[in-house]
Parts: sequence; structure tokens; C-alpha cells
Amino acid sequence: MSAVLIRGGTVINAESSVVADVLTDAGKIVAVGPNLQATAGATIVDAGGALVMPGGIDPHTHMELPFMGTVTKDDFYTGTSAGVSGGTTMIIDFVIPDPKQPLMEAWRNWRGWAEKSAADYSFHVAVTWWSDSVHADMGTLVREHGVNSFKHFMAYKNAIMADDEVLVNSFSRALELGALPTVHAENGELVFQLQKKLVAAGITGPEGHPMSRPPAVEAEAAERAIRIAEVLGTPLYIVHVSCADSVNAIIRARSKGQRVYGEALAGHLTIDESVYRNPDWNIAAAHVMSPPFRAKHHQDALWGALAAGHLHTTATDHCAFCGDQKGMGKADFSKIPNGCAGVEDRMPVLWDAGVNTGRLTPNEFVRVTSTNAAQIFNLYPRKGAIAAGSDADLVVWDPSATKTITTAGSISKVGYNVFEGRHVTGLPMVTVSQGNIVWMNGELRTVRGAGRYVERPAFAPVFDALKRQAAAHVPQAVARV
Ligand code: URQ
Ligand code: ZN
Ligand code: ZN
Repeated sequence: MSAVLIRGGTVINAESSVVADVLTDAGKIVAVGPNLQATAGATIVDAGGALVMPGGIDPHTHMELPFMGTVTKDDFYTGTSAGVSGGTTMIIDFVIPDPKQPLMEAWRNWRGWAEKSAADYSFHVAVTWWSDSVHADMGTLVREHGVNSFKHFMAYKNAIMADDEVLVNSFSRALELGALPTVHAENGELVFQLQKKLVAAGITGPEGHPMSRPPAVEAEAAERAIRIAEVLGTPLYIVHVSCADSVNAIIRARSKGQRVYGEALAGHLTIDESVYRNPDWNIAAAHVMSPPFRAKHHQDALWGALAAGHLHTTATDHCAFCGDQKGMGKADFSKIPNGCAGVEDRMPVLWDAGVNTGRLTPNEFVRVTSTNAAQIFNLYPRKGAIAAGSDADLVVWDPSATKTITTAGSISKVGYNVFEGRHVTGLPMVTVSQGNIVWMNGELRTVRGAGRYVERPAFAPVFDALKRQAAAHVPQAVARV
């Protein structure tokens, strides 16, 4: 962890932009300000004309995920290496126990797989069944392992789907522990029945995928999860919000003061459902992910909600498969492993589609690619900020650099990059992770295993501490009122 002095750039945080140098040492940012002096042996990076932003946080990835009879192609090393090449310096991945599998057993498996990561990582833990042991393991994970978010797949019937009994029990337990419930909001029963009807009617190609998961299938589940959270008094985070119908459910809840957060994927913000009508089966199948890419007008709703603060984070749901794996569903689209890649493309794609079009300011870009995820998942200001004391995770961004995204040029092992052919302007020149340069002008410098598991404290202790602190500072006269 040598020292790095990033000189002459414009530092972009969520709340401010300032021309300043940034000095890092021993993995931390030690100073942000004008005319900083390099410490002995420091690497100097000339950032004149460039922007210096907090390293991106992708709160939704699936490296090495065993899913639908296969395993995703990017492991934790290739996936985090792909991430830093695009400016993302931390991922939050998922531990997904099989039904009836002890959460702690799955936890140990994922912790082992993730040892090879090249950059920092953390885990949401999925609750895919319910029992006293799940109740106990959730407590162990929060109190001893720094987990503060639990995922619930409302889709994927006969696999990892959480029914209402699991949702109500798990949300209640999360509240006790000071953890945040999150959901994949699709009605799994509707999907299952629609898939059966479509295949029986002879619609077996990828064009059947969006037909089996219309926006109402997502919105029903989003509204149901919102209502369960409302009744139980828990906050809620909805992953990969893909359609206007779900955005409207979130806006309704938030306008009543309910604490609901939403995540948008770079894919759903820029790709539409016409991809499923591609005459090349492999390209259409490469886009099979859930929720599916939608009709174009839904993108406007997502961009508007992101700018208005009704959606809060951007992610990729990086879940990379190759052509042979997607081919498992050649005769039946419901058997096509669901998932697309994107961890390396998220920030360039969103800079180009968001900032270059005026939809987002550079500060809003930082907020939705890094800061909000850090704050929602209780990592801030360790992550998500360029400030003294924060981790030295940052990206030197050249807003004028251009490239055309290609599968062949991807670091990810994905068989087909859904951003294939997209020309983007705005790229990372240098990515720094823990104070080490891991990406420099197109050269990957990652080290296998250098990534750290990042614990995320529960919310309740922080909140309780703030309550005690406030009580301690209230003048007695006032306290008697
Ligand atoms: O549903 C998810 O988030 C995982 C299984 C990735 N696949 C997908 O289609 N989104
Ligand atoms: Zn999902
Ligand atoms: Zn996912």
C-alpha cells in the first residue's frame, strides 16, 4: 500500500466539486486539498483535466453463483478485476443458501470462494427458507460477521423463492437485528404458470421470457413487499427495479414517509425488450435475465426516478454465463440460465447515458454509483467519499476518453456482453483500490486475493447510540417538558 498523490484533478463527491490534490497512504485517503506535497516514494498521478471520484460500489453481483444447474463464469477474481477496469472498487455479492441449507454453511462456502477477490467485497445473505436455525443464523451473521442486509427472492418457484411466511418471519427478524430486508420483486407463482402456458402454446424461444414476466408481475411483488414492510415497520430495499409500475409503488410509499429504497441496473436503464426478438437465438438468449429488459418508455421512468431520488443506487446484477450455458434452454426458454454481465461497463455506460445527456450531474453520478450504496448499507464514509480517513478507493475519470464496448474486449468471462457495440465517452484512466493502482491506462494491475471482506455494522446500534447521544445533550429544563 504505497502512497499515491493524485495531482490537479477536480474532486467530485456527491455533495461537492473542487479542484484539489488527493494524497493517499497505507490504504487510506490522508489529505484532500491544494498543492499537497508527495510523501517519500509516493506514486504521482497527473489528473489535470480529469475528475477524481469515489470508487464505484456495485451493490448487486453474483460471482461464481451456482444457479439453474450451472455456475456463473466470472469468479471473484475475474469479476472484481473486471469491476476495477470500469472504476468499480467494491462489490456487494450474495450468499444464497439452498432451501433447508443452514445459512452458516452457505456463508462459509461463499467466504471461501471470495478469498480470491482482487478488490473489496461484502455479502447480502439470502433467506430462502424459514426455521429456528435460520432465525438463529441471522443473528450470528449480524452480530459476528458484519452482515446488515438479507435478500429475499420472491421469484424462482421450486428453487429459492421466499413465500409470504418466509418474508414476514425474516423481515421481522431483520428488524430485531437492525438489518435491512431486500427483495427481488417478481411474483414467482405467476411466472411459473405463465411459463407453463407459453411453452405449452409452443412459444419456447427467448421471446417468451418477457411474456412470462410482464411489468405487473414485478409490480405486484414490489407492492406486496412494500406493504409487508409497512405493516412490520421495517425499511425495504428493492433490487433491480425495472419498470414504471414498480417505480410508482415506491413513490407512493416514500411520499407517505415509508423508508423504501430502489436500485436500477445499468442494463434496464439503457437496453429495451427488442433484444428478445433478435433473429440470432444466442444473442436473444444472452439477454435473458430477470426482470427482463422492458419497453423503452420504462427507461424514462427509471431515469426520472434516479434523478428525483426515488431510486437510489445503480448496479449490474452481474451474473455472467457463456453461450453453452445459455444453450441449456434451447428447447425451453424457462431453462435458459437467467443473468447478464456488466460490472465493468456500469460506470462508463451510466456516465455516457446519464451525464453526457444531462440526465445526471457528475455529483449525482457519484451519488448513484457509490455514495448512496455506501450510506444505505452502512459503509459511509469509509466507502463512497473522497475525504481524509476514507478508504483509498477512487477513480481518475477522463470525461473525453472514448471506446466501443465489445465482448472480445471485455475482461469478464461472459459469453456475450449485452453492451456489445455501445460507443461510450467517459472512461476510467486510473483506478485505485486500497491505495494501490489496479488499473492504469488500459493495463490491469490486480493481485489475486488482495480484496478484503468488508463488514457492515447493523443499523440499530448506530441508531440507539445516536438516541443516547441526543438524550445526553438535551438540557434538563427542556428534558422536563
Ligand atoms: O435474480 C437474480 O438477481 C440473479 C439470480 C441473477 N439473475 C437474473 O436474471 N437477475
Ligand atoms: Zn434478482
Ligand atoms: Zn441478482
